[in-house]
Amino acid sequence: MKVLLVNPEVPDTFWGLKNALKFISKKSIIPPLGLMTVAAMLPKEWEIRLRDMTVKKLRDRDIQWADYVFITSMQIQKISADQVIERCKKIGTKVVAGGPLFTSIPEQYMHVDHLVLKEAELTLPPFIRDLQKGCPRKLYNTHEKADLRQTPIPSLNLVNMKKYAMMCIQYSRGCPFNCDFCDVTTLFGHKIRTKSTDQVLDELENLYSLGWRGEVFFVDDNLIGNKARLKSELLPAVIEWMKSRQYPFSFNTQASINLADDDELMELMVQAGFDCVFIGIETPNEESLEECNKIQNKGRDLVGCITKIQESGMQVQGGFILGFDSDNTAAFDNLIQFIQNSGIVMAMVGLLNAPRGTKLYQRLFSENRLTRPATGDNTDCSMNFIPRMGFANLLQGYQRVIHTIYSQQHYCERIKTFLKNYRISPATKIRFSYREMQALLKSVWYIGILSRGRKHYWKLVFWSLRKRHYFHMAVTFSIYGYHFRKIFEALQQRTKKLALDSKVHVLS
Ligand code: B12
Ligand code: SF4
Repeated sequence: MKVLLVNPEVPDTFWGLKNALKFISKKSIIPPLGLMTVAAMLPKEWEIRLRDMTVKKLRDRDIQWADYVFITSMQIQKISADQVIERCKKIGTKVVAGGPLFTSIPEQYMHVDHLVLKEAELTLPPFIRDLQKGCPRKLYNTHEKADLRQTPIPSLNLVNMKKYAMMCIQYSRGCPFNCDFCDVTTLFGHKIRTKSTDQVLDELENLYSLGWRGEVFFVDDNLIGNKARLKSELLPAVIEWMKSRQYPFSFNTQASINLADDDELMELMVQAGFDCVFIGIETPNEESLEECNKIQNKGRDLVGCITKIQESGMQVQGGFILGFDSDNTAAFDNLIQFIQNSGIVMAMVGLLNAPRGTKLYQRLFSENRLTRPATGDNTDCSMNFIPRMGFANLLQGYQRVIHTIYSQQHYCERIKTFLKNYRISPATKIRFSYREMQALLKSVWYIGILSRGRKHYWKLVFWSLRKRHYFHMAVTFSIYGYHFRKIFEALQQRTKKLALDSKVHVLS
């Protein structure tokens, strides 16, 4: 059996970081962990190849080579995924589809040969059994949740690691919270399911022995979902492992804001090599937090919590949302102020969307406010429902927020605020490799010479010379800033069109 695993193309997005990757000559941010995990579950005697279209084009002869194409996709990859399915149909290669897109809208993919939905740990083995018996069904689904202790080590050998900016690993799935707009709990549940500590160490060892050095992303939805196990089992073991190998990796992850309540946990994470954490802050507006049931963020000094995490030795990246029913016209300035004060350099501000299967979707459906299918990209100025303040007003305010916080001046101010708060861990390695030197030179050319607002870049660079890690981080952040500005500039044109569309929406 010959199987080709395909990860479709992704349009330019906030987290795709495409415009930043060219500074370090990388093609893509991260390899497709879902597909590499699926690959490890296939029979050993099968011949397997992986084509990640974010790195390399998919050729017809790749498809012709295969007996089956196994395709994954997020909502945002839908256009490319649909094209791949169409090409396979024409060529006559059978398709097996799985992953978030097909799991959330299977009814739109009944023309695909086999839909193997939800977690492959549960649905793939019966499909393979049936395939080997010669009677595979159209649909494999389940109401159960997988036991991650059965998940194999992902087949990293199928990708060219050099093409990616970071590697990935997953310890847990699920989140104990219940934010009404979030489909993570719809997809993975509230109960935190974890791999064993030995599994994680084996995966780290695998990455290490394959020669990877640098960033590794723990892709957990909320790494601190089970704090007790993290503190007593995983982190002490990772600390030992990292120490014994002279700290080959730095880790980043996602967590909820209650991380700031636990000094011991933050200390252990930093010792283990975590230097960055993404947190869903969403909004400084208490009524909006109440509205979306983000209880863990309510009644807090949010800026104080963020500063505490930064002081512990981790950068905080933040997710923010505009478009809650409780947002009023003051929401835009309040958000700008909040982001500037927090020193969150990488702030992803998006418009609220209601993914299928969420509580928010149900509410908006019952209020007859849903409009079109969500695009799956929360920063492309699209919405799938009619916002209370009116789409045109919201869009105008949203644009003002992103253009302010990503202006060179505001962006550089935030970098300084962050660096003043940040306490770098002694274990953090500041790398000045050939690639980094190349990135520095390109940043001088593209940002320091060709960009508007370049004087802020130079002011920041000179200011950062006082400390080695300041300089390194200031240049890195400037490169990310370049990407974000490019993304939002490209959107500006599109939003003009959307503003016109919205008039049609409101009228209809
Ligand atoms: C890591 C991650 C990223 C990474 C890497 C993405 C990538 N290319 O792998 C980065 C940071 C780049 C990223 C970016 C984005 N992401 Co993201 N990301 C994740 C995250 C946290 C983990 C994904 C992961 O690796 N999981 C671990 C693997 C093992 O699980 P898995 O991929 O789900 O695979 C399992 C099953 O789905 C299934 N399966 C998967 N594929 C296949 C294929 C076959 C054939 C079969 C049989 C089974 C199968 O089996 C696997 C094992 O159980 C998820 C949340 C989540 N928990 O899934 C969001 C998530 C996938 N991201 C999401 C979004 C919206 C985005 C962005 C659009 C955000 C933005 N506005 O920029 C961008 C777009 C992508 C891009 N490149 O620009 C959404 C997608 C929603 C959807 N329904 O499509 C998710 C679900 C989070 C959420 N709820 O909002 N993301
Ligand atoms: S804390 Fe994050 S992952 Fe958990 S439910 Fe809320 S938004 Fe989703």
